[in-house]
Amino acid sequence: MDFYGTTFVEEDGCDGFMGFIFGYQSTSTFYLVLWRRNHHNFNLYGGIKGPHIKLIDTTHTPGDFFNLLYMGSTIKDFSKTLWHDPDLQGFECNTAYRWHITHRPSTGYMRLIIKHNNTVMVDSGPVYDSSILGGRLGVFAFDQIAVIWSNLRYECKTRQNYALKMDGVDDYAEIGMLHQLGIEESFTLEALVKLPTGYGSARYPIICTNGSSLCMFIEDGVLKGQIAGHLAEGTTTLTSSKWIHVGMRYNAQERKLALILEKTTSGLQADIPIDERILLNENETLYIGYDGTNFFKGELDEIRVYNIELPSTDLDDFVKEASLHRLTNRYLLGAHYNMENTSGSMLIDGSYNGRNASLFGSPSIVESSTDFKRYDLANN
Ligand SMILES: [Ca+2]
Ligand SMILES: [Ca+2]
Repeated sequence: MDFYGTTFVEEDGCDGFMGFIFGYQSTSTFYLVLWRRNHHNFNLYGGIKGPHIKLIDTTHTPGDFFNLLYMGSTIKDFSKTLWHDPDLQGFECNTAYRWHITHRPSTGYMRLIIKHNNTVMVDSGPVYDSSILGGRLGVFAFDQIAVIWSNLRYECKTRQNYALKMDGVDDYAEIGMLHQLGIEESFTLEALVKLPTGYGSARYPIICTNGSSLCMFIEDGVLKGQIAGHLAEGTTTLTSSKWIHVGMRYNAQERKLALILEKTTSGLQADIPIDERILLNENETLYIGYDGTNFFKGELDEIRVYNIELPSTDLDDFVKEASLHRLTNRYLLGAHYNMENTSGSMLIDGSYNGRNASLFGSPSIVESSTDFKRYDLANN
């Protein structure tokens, strides 16, 4: 949805907070956009000026966390600051501001733009959070009298989540050489896959190089992972026509190769002799849906390539994130493709690496329901 509103504080004293609420589920679960003009401490936590977007998500009742709404920082178990204007701009009394809040729950995307005299004063850029999948809209004020909200308007928008659909004939994407992704020894690969109805025993490459260095694929109906001649094989037959979370990680120090199925690695490990040092060919090219011979058929989404072995705790945390843009661990990402961001025949990389992938064979970009899958993985 898009939510528009104009604010005006008709008062010469304006040291309080004003703003908007969206995604309102209850008094304990909602998104809050609030703005104050001066720094002010209510108690030990700072109330910092400048607009910010925060998630209020707590099991406590409002009486317990009333003051926490106005603190600029993240408060554990109560609130999470998703974005704070780095310019710390304040607003002026007796002045009109036009607000525009964008929220796309299917991808977790949100953005705040505030204009003054038709000039953009504040622009958060893309901010991602998928904790709340929509809700009611409202206005907000604290410690501020005479706030006038006017010209309030909302527009419902279509879903925005997309996936890459490959034909199994000649479709694939080229990411780049292993060294360009920062992969030297340890690594983690992750993807959401949807196999076509009646898929066979053939090899379905998900993320592979064109040589023997590494490959995560499906064959004989199970997930398999290969690194330099060593193979880890899953035992669970994968269901078609539904999203499945798959991954593969390698810890070079411990020589452990593990497959990941629905966040779990148990029973899917392959131990490699400790005296055998695996050397990846850093000049091999990494592909999505191709291994140099076979092509993937079906849908792929949320492809993530990390240049470390991701610990299980991080895996659990990251799997529920709509984006890794605001996580410090984003630097560990070699590449991230959510399939929403494409340009011509390129998949735009969401990591700092900027490694856009080239598409070949004309794969389709289709509507995706992976946000439901993400919710399922996060909550079940
Ligand atoms: Ca997507
Ligand atoms: Ca094709």
